[in-house]
Amino acid sequence: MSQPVIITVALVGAELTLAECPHLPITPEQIGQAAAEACQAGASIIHLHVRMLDGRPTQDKEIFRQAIAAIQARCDVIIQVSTGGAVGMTAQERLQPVHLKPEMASLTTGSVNFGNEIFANPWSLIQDFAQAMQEHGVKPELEIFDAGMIANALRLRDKGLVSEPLHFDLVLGVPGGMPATVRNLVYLVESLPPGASWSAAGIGRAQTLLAAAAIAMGGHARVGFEDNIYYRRGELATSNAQLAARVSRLATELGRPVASPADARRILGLRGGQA
Ligand code: KMH
Ligand code: ZN
Repeated sequence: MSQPVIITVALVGAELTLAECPHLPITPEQIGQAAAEACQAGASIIHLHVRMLDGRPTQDKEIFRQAIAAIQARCDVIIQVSTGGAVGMTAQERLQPVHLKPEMASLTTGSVNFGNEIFANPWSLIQDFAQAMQEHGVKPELEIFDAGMIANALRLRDKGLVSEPLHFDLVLGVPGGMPATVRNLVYLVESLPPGASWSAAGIGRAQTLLAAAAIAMGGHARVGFEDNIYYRRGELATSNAQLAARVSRLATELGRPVASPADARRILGLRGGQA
């Protein structure tokens, strides 16, 4: 039997505005509702950013606590908090939600241009974040925007700051990072260490293409408003669940079952439970 596909849904992001995406969840309750719908549509991981009530991005621990509670009141799903936050936030700000001991957190292992801005992740910050995750029992998802970031992730492993099995998210299509092509995806996957699991996240219109390629290649897929707000060219998606449902259908058509949260925990080597 083929390995189940873990569908991650990145519900909120940090850069997107309500003006651009009218269905963007903002409040903890809206985030809880959007997560529940995404789970119904096949999500087993929620990649989580939160917002202030006026929509501005924040890494405030209390708002994360409320959003996580609102999600867990509605569904069993793996919560993966963002430590990327928004461009320009300090390291201390970004690290706050890790102190809530969620099952997972994102960990970008290098710096990358985001259009005209820089998503800055110096080596000292990367090590500090990995160490904090280790101390809090939080599994990192290693976010890879460019090939050199895999080498940094392996340096973390060699220093004992991340433990195997490693899990990577290959994010392609950020303006300034690696372009979203199947060739680049194949190159990155071939550069991963043996035994690692991985998902692909295509930015913008590449979202569906990379999800399909990842499913066909035996990987996992990430979708959601953080990465793409369109269902198809010129047509805004009406919910995160709509994007997740398409990936579920793709997986089924390609002969792979959609992972339950229990399947995802087994594949990722998580012990399971609540944040
Ligand atoms: N908002 C981006 C600057 C993550 O969540 O770890 C970084 C980001 C990555 O979203
Ligand atoms: Zn994110």
